Amino acid sequence: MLVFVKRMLKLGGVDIASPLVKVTAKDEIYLRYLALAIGAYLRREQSVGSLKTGKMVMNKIMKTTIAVLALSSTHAFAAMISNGDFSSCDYSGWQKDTDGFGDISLGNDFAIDNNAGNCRAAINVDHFDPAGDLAGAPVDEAFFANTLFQQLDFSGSGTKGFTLEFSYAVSSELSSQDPLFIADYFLVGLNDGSGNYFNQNGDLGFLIEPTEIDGQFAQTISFELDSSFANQTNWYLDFQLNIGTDINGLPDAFGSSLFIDDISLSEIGGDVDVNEPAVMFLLAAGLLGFRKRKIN
Ligand SMILES: [Ca+2]
Ligand SMILES: [Ca+2]
Repeated sequence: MLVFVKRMLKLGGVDIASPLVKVTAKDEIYLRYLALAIGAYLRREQSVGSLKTGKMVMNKIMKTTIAVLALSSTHAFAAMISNGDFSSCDYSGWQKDTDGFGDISLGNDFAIDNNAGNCRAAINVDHFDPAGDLAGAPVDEAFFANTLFQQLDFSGSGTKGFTLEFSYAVSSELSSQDPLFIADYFLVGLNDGSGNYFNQNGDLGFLIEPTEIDGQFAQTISFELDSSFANQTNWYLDFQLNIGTDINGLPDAFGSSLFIDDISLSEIGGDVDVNEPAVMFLLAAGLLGFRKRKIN
């Protein structure tokens, strides 16, 4: 792999050491084309004195595109979700967000729970040291929410739905037995890319409605996604953990965790195999959107 491609993948948060990541010659060409377009955009932005905006836009486009690339890179392994079982014991293939600011946390917001080599995502909020002390040292950095998400590959025949399956577990340091308890909560939904949540039928809603975390709970759950999702490109699967607050907007400063594992997506009755042209279309579509924005 060329140094250039490695740098791009790193920028996109892709673990290039992962055996799941393979870059083809075609990918390389598209990345180079993308870099040229970004360079042109940056030069234009510099000329009107908003390099920062240019960088932000570049970052966003890069992350989206690289996420698509990372997704495409796993097709050889016949998976429509990248690193859905966290077998890499890191967040390759996934994107993280804290309070809407992106992947900024240096705290324990996104940890990996490693049980004798079987890894799963561990999303955390509202932990303090000591526990329950808002004036103590924050262990997690989120003020509102941590979201783990991945762009979904809905490549399919166009007539069949999809099966989405995952396992999750939640836990909270306090429960409704404790007088100081304020429940944190979680949700799972299909995000249309602009922050709106939808359910498995493609209606506004959630796969799992915002649900209070009261002690421990675990479940493996399966959804049949409507065939109208087939070949749509801008959908994300979001797992979000939110901090519950009292009427003054203060949390109980006792932590909650959301554990995720074994996420899979497959076309119902179809091959799990995904074709390369669809990926190329995604990359090209990303560039088109970018070019359009540049003209505006
Ligand atoms: Ca696992
Ligand atoms: Ca709490």
